[in-house]
Amino acid sequence: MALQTATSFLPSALSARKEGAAKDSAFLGVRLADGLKLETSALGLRTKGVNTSSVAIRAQTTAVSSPSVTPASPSGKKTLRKGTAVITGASSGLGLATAKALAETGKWHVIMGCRDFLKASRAAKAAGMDKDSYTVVHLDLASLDSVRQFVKSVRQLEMPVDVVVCNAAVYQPTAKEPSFTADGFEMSVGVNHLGHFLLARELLADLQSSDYPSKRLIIVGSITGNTNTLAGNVPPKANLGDLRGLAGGLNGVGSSVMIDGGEFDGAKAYKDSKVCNMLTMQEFHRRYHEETGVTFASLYPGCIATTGLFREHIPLFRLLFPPFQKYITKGYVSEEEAGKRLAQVVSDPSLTKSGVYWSWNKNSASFENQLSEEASDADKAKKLWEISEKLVGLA
Ligand code: NDP
Ligand code: PMR
Repeated sequence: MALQTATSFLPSALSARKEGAAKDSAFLGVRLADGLKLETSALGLRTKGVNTSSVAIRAQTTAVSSPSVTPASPSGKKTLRKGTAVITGASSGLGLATAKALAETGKWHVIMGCRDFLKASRAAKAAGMDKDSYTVVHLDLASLDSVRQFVKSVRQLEMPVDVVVCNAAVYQPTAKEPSFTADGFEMSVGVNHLGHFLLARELLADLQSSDYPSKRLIIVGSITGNTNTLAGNVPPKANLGDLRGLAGGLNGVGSSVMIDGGEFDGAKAYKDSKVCNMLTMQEFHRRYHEETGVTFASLYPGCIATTGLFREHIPLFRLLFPPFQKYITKGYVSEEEAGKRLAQVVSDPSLTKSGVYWSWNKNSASFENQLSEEASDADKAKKLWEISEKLVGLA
């Protein structure tokens, strides 16, 4: 099944050049702060094991009486209708692996929000996904018009929206100059945060009207945005400062292209965007969890060192990064395993708690992780929300 909107033929983003500090990337060419110990994502943090072996969806349906539960079959068992999950950036890496994991259960239909329709269709096919288990809908997060069009297209499908996963991202560690979205925002924050912010705000109404027993909005975060970890202390460190660059529109004309008002740094912009993702999830939770019953969650799925995220990094980095993560930090996780983890956050009945940042320990058991001071700063989250809604035209 496939749907392609006319917007896919429009230029996805404007690219502009601006004088900025050049950043040369050598492999792992970073200085570490003194006294930091090597740790994996699982170490030094609160661990609460969650049994994920049984996907007891039927257990939920007995407690919830709604049209999403079909009447009892002759055997007396009630069954849950297929859920529908929207996943952005499902054409590769984590998004694709999650789409595949969900589709394989036979319990989910995946709406793949992707900027390259053909690539997404081919990827789904190559992954062996049943053609009835997914729908590709065009989405370019580097254009707010495209995000609005995507929301319209999803509504035209007349499928319920039960779960939304904000997964797509760009990482530009070697960019010497910033590039910009169609609306003039620095690309990493524009795509990873602002595009998703608008999408999530728009689709909240659809989630709210879904009759599915557990409705979820998930935003993919990362360890590298959390400065309470070793990975988060590898320079350049995430830091949103007082958000002056964001308030100025991140356009590099009247304001800085960086959220904190500093010089352009592609790696920092990515990490800043992940802090925005994690702050946004918590602000959604504070504003809407009680009112809507939607579960808001974020996660760090592990270091998926082989994905396309590192496509712009230098070849030596791409060669050495996977073994470094596998054998040195032991933070490595395969795309397949990471996809299973995110699929768990989508559908596992034991992961319904809202406002949580999920991580996994060495035994692949999920636990509620702690965010850094900045990524859990409620005042910053509120300020980020208010500035972001102005930038995307919601306020
Ligand atoms: P990939 O590059 O494989 O996937 C990113 C996806 O985002 C691709 O499908 C890409 O589309 C899509 N995308 C990029 N720009 C846009 C856009 N403008 N509009 C729509 N889609 C877009 O990387 P990963 O799978 O690694 O990343 C997925 C998520 O996981 C990200 O949020 C990342 O921050 C997070 N993450 C990754 C980690 C890792 O170690 N890899 C660790 C922690 C978090 P296309 O295929 O067309 O390029
Ligand atoms: Mg990191 C426990 C240690 C750990 C973990 C889990 C990660 C994850 N990294 C760790 C440690 C280190 N890294 C150390 C000690 C170094 C210095 C040698 C280091 C370096 C490094 C670089 C240069 N790491 C990186 C980069 C990147 O370009 C990646 C990045 O920051 O992208 C934003 C990255 C990552 N390390 C991770 C993870 C998950 C990434 C991928 C990016 C992401 O957050 O999505």
